[in-house]
Amino acid sequence: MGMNLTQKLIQSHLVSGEMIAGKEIAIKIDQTLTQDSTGTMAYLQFEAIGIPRVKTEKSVAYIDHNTLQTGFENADDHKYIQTVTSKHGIYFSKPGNGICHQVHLERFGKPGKTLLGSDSHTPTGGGIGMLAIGAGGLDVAVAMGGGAYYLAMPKVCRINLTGTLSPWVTAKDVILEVLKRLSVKGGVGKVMEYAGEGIKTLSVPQRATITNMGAELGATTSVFPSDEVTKAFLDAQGRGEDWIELCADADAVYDEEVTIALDEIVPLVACPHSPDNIKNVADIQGLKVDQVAIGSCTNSSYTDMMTVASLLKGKSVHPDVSLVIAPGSKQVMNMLAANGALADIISAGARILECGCGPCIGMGQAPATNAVSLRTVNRNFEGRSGTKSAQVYIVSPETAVASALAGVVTDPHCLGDAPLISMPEHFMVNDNLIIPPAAEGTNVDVIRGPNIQPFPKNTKVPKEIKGDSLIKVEDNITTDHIMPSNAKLLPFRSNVPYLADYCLTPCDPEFPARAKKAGGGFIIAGQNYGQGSSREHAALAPLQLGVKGVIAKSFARIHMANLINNGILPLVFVNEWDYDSIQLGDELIVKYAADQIKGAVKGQEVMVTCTRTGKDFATRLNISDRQADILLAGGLLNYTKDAK
Ligand code: MIC
Ligand code: SF4
Repeated sequence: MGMNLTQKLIQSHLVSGEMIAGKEIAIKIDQTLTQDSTGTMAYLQFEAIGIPRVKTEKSVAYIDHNTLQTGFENADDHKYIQTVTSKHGIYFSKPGNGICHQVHLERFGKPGKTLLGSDSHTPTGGGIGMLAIGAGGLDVAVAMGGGAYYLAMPKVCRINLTGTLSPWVTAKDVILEVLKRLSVKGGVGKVMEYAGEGIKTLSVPQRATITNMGAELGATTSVFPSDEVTKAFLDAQGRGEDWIELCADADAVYDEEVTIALDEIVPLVACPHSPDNIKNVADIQGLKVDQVAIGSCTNSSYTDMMTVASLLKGKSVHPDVSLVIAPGSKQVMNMLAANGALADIISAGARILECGCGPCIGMGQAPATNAVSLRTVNRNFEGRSGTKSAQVYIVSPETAVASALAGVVTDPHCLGDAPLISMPEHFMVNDNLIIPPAAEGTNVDVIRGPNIQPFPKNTKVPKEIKGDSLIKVEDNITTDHIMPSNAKLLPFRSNVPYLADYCLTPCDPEFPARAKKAGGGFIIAGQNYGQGSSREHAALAPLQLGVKGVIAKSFARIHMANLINNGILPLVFVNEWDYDSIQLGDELIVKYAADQIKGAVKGQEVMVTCTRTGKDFATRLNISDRQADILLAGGLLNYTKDAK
């Protein structure tokens, strides 16, 4: 029986475990990436592990999120990251060089390699046939030190693309169609493997848009084969030697299959406040628009920006619309400047932002009160833009421009003939913002500003785990709820004690104070708790507040791993009605904690006692042997140190 591409990629990196869906496997990691908002913590953790030089083939640290420097904090963190990476053998991509996923695709990604990144959109690399996975900073730190990455062997879902896209329909619409069909939970525990005749018609940037937003499906990752299209892209980047051919065997078997006819897709939009709240653009046509933001790691490639420039050429942005554009990388910006397209964008009245995440993570350009903001980003969770009342709609660059010109939501078909933008034969290559590490790390002094505070560490599991039910939240709580990020808070990513005071405040402003007063306790949650970002701070801030466990109906993958890595129990209700019966302030106890954690590995239920009702209710801990040991040790750092 043949193998699918995912199985081939996993098998060639398998360190331990069997490739049986759901079972824990460990894979060797070839490359890592970090960005600044998760990177400071990842490097503090790497230092705590105590390995002098990274053991990966290539590790790169990007500065792309915290580029607004409204105080010393971000600049201090950049200095810390630049020096610590130089010391330990990691490449440093300076602020201004672009968004980690875009730059990594352009300059470092290689088909057939594994990439672990401390950012949930790391699967962008799947656009060139990498097995690219997002994880918490600590997992990335361990991988940099040569440790394997542990994950549950995913199921593989074949997404069979047929036909070709119609004019004005884009890769963004393809992934929005997938989200419409499968929802933000549809990819949990799966790799989305793209196949079929239709893929041949998609360029690497288009493929990368699709794999990038596989994160919004909750998927472990998404991947395209590495073919002639991939080769042409790498050749154009002057990296033809990095190409290898990779595809599934003709008789490969998949766990699931979804067929999508590209010609049947129409321009789509994800309405507030979830990436799977999909409508046709035509259905909301005419809605007045206040802001349009084009960019983010999903849609900021050279071809995206050239399309935008050609649609804006000779026209003017509507008087009531603020159009902001952030090209994804210095390479993209440089090429737009050199060929005159940037002038077309500027003439039309767009506001040009530096190459970085910017508005996508609320780093500036927060919309006005109740504003309608059309964005080419991948997430539209409530409040993420920096304005709680803003209504963020996710669209393609084409729909974004059509609407910015008209002042109302507009299907791009209204613009007449679609422009034909082809891939360049040669990208402009100038890596002067990528700083190689020092040859000898021993001489490098690591500079630490006052913003860098010690991070909380858990302790060995006690005899019984006891605490109050501190908050009760509904389904699909995102890490943007748990640890909000915006221009005011992102600068404190290396200062967990400060951040903890904002933990879960979008759900309940009193939560941090209540948790502190109670001396910690439990979070009670619905389905898909912790979806979205890979930010470990969504586990570290609760840890700082004394949270000992989260009892939820289900968890998102990366967040659950982050909880375990920090020694917080991710318990799943066996009977969902128990969620209803728990009240705020109930005292909950996990008795014989160590024994129950060990028993959970064998499939035994973990019983939680509620002292108010005097009754026990059943939960499950879906963990491996190794994860049980991590929980018993009080987190991955203790576990890794104990093992040394
Ligand atoms: C995001 O898109 O939410 C982020 C900001 O890139 C995060 C990382 C972070 O929280 O720092 C992600 O996607 O992992
Ligand atoms: Fe940056 Fe937005 Fe991409 Fe996250 S999703 S890496 S914030 S551009």
